[in-house]
Amino acid sequence: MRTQVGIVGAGPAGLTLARLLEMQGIESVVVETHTRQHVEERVRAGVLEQGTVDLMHRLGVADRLDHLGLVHHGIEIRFGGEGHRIDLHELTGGRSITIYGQHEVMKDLINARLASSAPLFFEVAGTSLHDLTTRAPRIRFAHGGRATEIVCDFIAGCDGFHGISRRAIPSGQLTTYERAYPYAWLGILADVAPPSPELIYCHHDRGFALVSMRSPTVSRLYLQCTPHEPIEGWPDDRIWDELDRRLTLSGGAPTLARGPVRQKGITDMRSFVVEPMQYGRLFLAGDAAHIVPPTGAKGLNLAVADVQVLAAALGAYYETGSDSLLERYSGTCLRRVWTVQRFSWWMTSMLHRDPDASPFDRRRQLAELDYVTSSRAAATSLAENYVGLGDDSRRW
Ligand code: FAS
Ligand code: PHB
Repeated sequence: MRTQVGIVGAGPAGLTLARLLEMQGIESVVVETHTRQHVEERVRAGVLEQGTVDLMHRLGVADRLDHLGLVHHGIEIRFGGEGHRIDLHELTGGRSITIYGQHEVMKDLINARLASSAPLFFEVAGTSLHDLTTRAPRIRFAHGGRATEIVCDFIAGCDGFHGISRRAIPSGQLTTYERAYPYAWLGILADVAPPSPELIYCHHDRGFALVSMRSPTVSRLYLQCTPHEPIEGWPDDRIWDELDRRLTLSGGAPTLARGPVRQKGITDMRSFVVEPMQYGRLFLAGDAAHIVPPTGAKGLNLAVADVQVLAAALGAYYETGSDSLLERYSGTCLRRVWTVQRFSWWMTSMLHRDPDASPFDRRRQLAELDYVTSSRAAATSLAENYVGLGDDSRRW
């Protein structure tokens, strides 16, 4: 088989890239390890930046988003038992966020891909990449028990943190930057109305808690826990009790309505970047190249930003024969990547209880929260990063 762009991974990066290329008349083939059902049911990100929403409209995959997405103009920062609303919409000149689960985004992108009849192989096995520094890099895999090879002009490694693309690059070619956090997130999906119309990011002496949602009847709630804890140690009642302790306002009674927990899991937290994000004719995008702690709600949005840069560079190559944008792909992406890494680290460090923090650091953290919620300049900085810094070229 031969194609112009081979795409490894049918997550947000891979399928958004495929759609962007299709809109330019560029052929691609997408190969994915898991089943369609697994990809469409995996509960992960929940917040779409304004830019991601705008892109989904441009790609013609926003019908369900328009119907089901929840547009939010603000978030609440809660600490010391008091809530403080950050008016994202007012502070950013009218930008907002949309709550729309990643699994819903995947359904929309998969439906569009299948409707185009362009190749999308689920349940592939043994993916490997070859001849990356030649003009004909190859993807090999098994599908339906048959060994298959795709000869490509270019390969996009969109296979996430645990994929094979980054590992296909000789280690001496890459520099890795990494930070582990001394805490993790326990997340639940519960069939109960969210306790708040907007997201609540809560700092507490017992640990961080986050109120999010997926619909008016489905809550998505998180609490800080210890890394690598077995989920079995967190029966539903313990989770609800702990969320109540952390989220209750001063002088108030616990407000969380409880409901059936449909899904629960623990996600470790890390900051990770690999440089450069390309090798020969292999281009890494999304979690294959970088990971952010989810506090800033950036992972999916950053993946989508990468592939917009890659799609534009590939479009220029096929239109003009120039590979100058392709040569600058990594540098162009990394400026946004590091800006988002900073914000995600800052939100995480400001809101979580670090078990190793000194008494000075705990008081400094409270002063930071007080400043962010009382200074317009500080709140504006949070707001413009949270809704997404847009495509203003002066910033990137
Ligand atoms: P993805 O990991 O989404 O997709 C990669 C795809 O490649 C997968 O479908 C995988 O099956 C496939 N693949 C892997 N190896 C392959 C191979 N060898 N061959 C073929 N296919 C292969 N972000 C947020 O913003 N907010 C959140 O709350 C949040 N929660 C998260 C919870 C969890 C458990 C995880 C793991 C991530 C979470 N993230 C969150 C981050 C997440 O949303 C990612 O940033 C986003 O999925 C990145 O998209 P991709 O880069 O496409 O990678
Ligand atoms: C979610 O709804 O899953 C979510 C919301 C905000 C975050 C992280 C996750 O910062």
